[in-house]
Amino acid sequence: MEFNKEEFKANLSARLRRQYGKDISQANKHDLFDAVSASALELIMPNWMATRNEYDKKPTKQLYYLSAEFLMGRALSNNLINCGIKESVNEVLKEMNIDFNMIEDEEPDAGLGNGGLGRLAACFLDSLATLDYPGHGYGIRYEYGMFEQRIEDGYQVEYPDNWLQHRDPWEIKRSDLAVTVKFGGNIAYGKTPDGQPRFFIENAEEVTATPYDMPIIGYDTKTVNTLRLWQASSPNGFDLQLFNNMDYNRAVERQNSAENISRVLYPNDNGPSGKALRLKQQYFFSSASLQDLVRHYVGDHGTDFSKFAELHVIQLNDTHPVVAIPELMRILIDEYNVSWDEAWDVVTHTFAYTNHTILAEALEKWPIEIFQGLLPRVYQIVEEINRRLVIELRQKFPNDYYKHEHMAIIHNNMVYMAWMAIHACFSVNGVAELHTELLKTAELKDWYTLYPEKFNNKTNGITQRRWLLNANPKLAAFITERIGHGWEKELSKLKDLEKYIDDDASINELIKIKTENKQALADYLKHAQNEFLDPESIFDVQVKRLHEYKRQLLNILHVMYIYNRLVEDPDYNPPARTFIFGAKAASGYRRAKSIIKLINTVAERINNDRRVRGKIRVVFVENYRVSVAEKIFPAADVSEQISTAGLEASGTSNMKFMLNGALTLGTMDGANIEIFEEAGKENGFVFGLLTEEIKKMEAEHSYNPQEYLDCNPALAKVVEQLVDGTYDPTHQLFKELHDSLVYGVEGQRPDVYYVLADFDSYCKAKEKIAAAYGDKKQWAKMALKNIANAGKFSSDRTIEDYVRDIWHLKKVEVK
Ligand code: 26Q
Repeated sequence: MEFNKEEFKANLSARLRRQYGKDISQANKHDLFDAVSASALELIMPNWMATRNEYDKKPTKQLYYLSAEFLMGRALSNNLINCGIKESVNEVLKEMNIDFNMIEDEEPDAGLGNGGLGRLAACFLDSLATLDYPGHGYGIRYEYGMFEQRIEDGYQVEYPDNWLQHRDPWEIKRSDLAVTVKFGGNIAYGKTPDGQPRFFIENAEEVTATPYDMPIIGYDTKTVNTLRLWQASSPNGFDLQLFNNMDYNRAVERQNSAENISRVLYPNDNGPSGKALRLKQQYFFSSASLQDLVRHYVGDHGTDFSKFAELHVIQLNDTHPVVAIPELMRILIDEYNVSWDEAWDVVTHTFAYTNHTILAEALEKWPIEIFQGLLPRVYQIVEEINRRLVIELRQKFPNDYYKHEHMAIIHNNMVYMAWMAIHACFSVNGVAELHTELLKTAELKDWYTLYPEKFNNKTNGITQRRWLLNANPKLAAFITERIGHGWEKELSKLKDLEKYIDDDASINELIKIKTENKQALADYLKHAQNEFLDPESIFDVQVKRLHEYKRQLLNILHVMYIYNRLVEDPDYNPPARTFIFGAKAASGYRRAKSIIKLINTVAERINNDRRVRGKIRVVFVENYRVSVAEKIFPAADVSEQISTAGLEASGTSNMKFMLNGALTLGTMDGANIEIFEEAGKENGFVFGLLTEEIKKMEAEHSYNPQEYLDCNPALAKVVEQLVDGTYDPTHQLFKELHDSLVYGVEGQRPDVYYVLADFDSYCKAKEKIAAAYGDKKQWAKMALKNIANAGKFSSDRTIEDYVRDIWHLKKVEVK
């Protein structure tokens, strides 16, 4: 990209003057962040417009990624890097005596997602633009993203994430493209002006959806795609009559009700809310996005929809946007007079579905009452889709009445969103090899029997631009010095690093970089939460959402065990270790919250015990989010990927750790399996029961956690310490955790996630780690092996897989 220093400076000054009435010497950090971002956007703008023109000029197939979440994080540094002007901007700022890092920290994270699924969407957008594919995101412009987490007295407390309190310099409001989305009302049957029979909705609540566009800037290319996020508002504003009568609350009721739709991201991952507002959110952005697409299509092609599926592919990110399926039917049938069969043909050639979880409780289903009340006409269409599905089921599985009932989209008074997706989509994919296998053979077995051709795997990936080039500039430079540029767009080139495995200078340099990154994280945590970290210690890290299946509990029980050992056995002298945790718990997930309290309680005790000072430390990183993740991965030695085998669909932090030279301590689960395969099991630490072993115990009801307590006194001791007063004088705080492991509570089996069964194997793997870390050079070689073999885990590879098997896009070069 062309960059002219003087022009940029002038632009910056002009913005400060116009927006804030200040000159540079008066501007504060925030003003500068805003003005630098706006000036950069101005430079990007011509490419953004050129990209749109290119796509409009000769109609090519475009991908639309519908997702309730886009966990974008910060934009400034990433955008400057992607358009190749970061260094120049840095120089300009230096000349003006402004520190880039200071203004970078002024940008709030765009935290419009919970975790893996939302961040995956963000990585995909980066890869699509970088690879010159016409692919865009559609989602919701939440006023409040993922809550801010503070730890108070060891407990998680949630605060609203008011990320838009200052304006967002990266978005452009497109009021000209607003559409209307209707809720509720009643179905009426009538005729169009030209006499055609037609369904109408009367007395509906009308909500205006206004799009805000964000540029998605490809790396080292002119392509700039679009993330379009919808904001909800009332078309009627507030009620002036009521206001004049001094009925102020009712005067704004309608307005609030509409605005609530895009108010806040639901902070549950892997567990639906069942709340009507959530379905409203889903329909709101799905309908708005489809209206946007159809309007554009009709503008170009008129109302002959036979080319629609050739020009559009819509990827549904989990079941959250699946209501788009009947909504497209409704739009085509009710608004454009298309016949059912033609509409169904369009729909079944346009939509593809990605499944991100096998937890049964996460499969979305809506009570008919809620669905029908909110979307009466869409529900009618779902009924018709279901009626036809059941006919098909009767033909394909004669006499299998169980299937006829349980595979129906509507049964048990519920609408099953995943069933609708699998039935209507031409592709159904899982997100790692094991996950897809489990879908085919277990969770979705019946559907795989019905539609084997639809099922395929797309192992997740991450963008190396954000997670290496941007987050770890020192390692990026190390790599480029050795193998040159190219890996930024072709990550498999990292393989060339293997040449340096036996190069002493390189290994020493790698150790030095890791230590510096550990120091940087230590500095950050000192400043952010007054924690002291020793960069010479092993940084053993588990950062991800808090969920029982991810087994943070296993990790902290091991810490408690090591603490006991250090206190009891003066001859036990392992290398110093820092156990780092970062995790948000869904607000209503009580047991997850007790695990956070437990981690903080154990941390407090251990960190204040002189007997173990310098040997172990426990740190809970508050408010874990993308911008903090960018500091953590480069500093990690050990990557904790310890989910119960068969339950983590893929995981993506495992890939970020690997790329940054951490060694994986993991179960044979999700993408860990593929990581061990690429890096070699000898360059990581595998432990724990296998999926088959767990499935077998589950089938035979043969798991008895008591046996593990009986034969492992050290384990029995830490489990007892949850309730014996060691950590909590009231004996109550961790009683539920204790009982859930030992007895089972609320009708659950004891230790549903096999924590006790895997404990011993986990401890042994940790011993191996402690021993291996003694040989720093050998450790660094293993790290380099991991980095060199991380190529497969680029989201560029994932996107090429989607393009080849599902999307069939062509690259469009922007001139
Ligand atoms: C659904 C309904 C109502 C409210 C919330 C939800 C909801 C929200 C988010 C349900 C699930 C999620 C997020 C799921 C998720 O992040 N899954 C993860 O996806 C990653 C990307 O594929 C995988 O790597 C992880 O293994 C998987 O857990």
